[in-house]
Amino acid sequence: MFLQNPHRRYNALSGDWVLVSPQRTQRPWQGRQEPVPSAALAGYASDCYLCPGNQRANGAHNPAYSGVHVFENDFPALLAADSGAAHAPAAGLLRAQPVRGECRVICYSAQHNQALATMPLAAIGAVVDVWAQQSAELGARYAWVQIFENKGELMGCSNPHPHGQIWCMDALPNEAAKEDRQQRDYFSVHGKLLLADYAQQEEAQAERMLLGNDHWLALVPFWALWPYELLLLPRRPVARLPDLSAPERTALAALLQQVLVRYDNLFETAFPYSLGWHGAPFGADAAHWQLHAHLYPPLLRSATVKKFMVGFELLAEAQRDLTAEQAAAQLRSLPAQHYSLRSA
Ligand code: H2U
Ligand code: ZN
Repeated sequence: MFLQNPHRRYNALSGDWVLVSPQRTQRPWQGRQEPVPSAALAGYASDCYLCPGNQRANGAHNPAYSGVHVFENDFPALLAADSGAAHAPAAGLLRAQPVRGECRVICYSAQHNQALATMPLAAIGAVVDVWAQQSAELGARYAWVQIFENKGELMGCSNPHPHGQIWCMDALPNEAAKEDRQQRDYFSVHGKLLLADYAQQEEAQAERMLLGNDHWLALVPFWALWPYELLLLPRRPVARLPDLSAPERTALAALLQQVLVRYDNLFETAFPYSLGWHGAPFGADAAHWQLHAHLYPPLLRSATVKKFMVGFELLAEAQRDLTAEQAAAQLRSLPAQHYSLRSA
């Protein structure tokens, strides 16, 4: 790309800046390094609190489910009942506000040893359908429905059983508020969707593109913070997950599989990440908002070397050495077949 020297990139979606230092990565890509053999897991684990029939930490038992299973989080960060903080000061330096919400856990599969990357397409499609259905149901009660997955021990996820979460709340969280403001401002000036115009430019430039199909694009955003960060975008204007058509859901399942297989293949490991959906806030106008998913993976150089957001990043602004263009090129070069299926 044109920028070989230190520069800052603007995140048009959040309004934040990121420092990019390409001069620190002059050495060529060396390919995968030190793959970590992961212990083979069984399809059922008697000590797993997510496996069918097992007891959870609060004593409740999971049903003998098959397919996708959703339950109320036993240790929710938000409560549906009024928190009683109504008397908190709404202005001044010691400001607080009451918040209501709910938290749920989504088991993607009854199989303890599956993952989105390795699940059959139809099973990934079933997860997409549940994401859409849950966001419609909870969106009737809450302004923000955050669907996400924390994957891998590096992301603080202790249980390998394939699962994600939903936290919803009646206020807009920080990231949602930033994206709402940026997309709203762009729409009011240009009369067009920020992320639709952005996708068009990315497709034209091609250097940060990873994959595309009839309905979706996967790319390393120009403003990526994490080394192998990705953004998933629908090709047509779609405000929220429940608005996705059946063909768009099927195509999303396919894209997710292709993207996550490449992630696993990068370091030949069960690639850790946080994945999450940002759809338009509920109960408000949505003309300015384009649905999208963020994938934030922490790994930098190998299955064990992660990027730390510390020091300058914590105190000043996020910084990366590897450019978004280099990351996209590396991801594009990976095989489409999952490494675990490759015959020796
Ligand atoms: P992770 O995705 O970070 O592993 O979190 C799993 C969630 O499952 C976590 O929010 C919940 C935890 O509160 N959980 C239950 O609801 N019941 C249990 O028996 C254990 C964990
Ligand atoms: Zn399990």
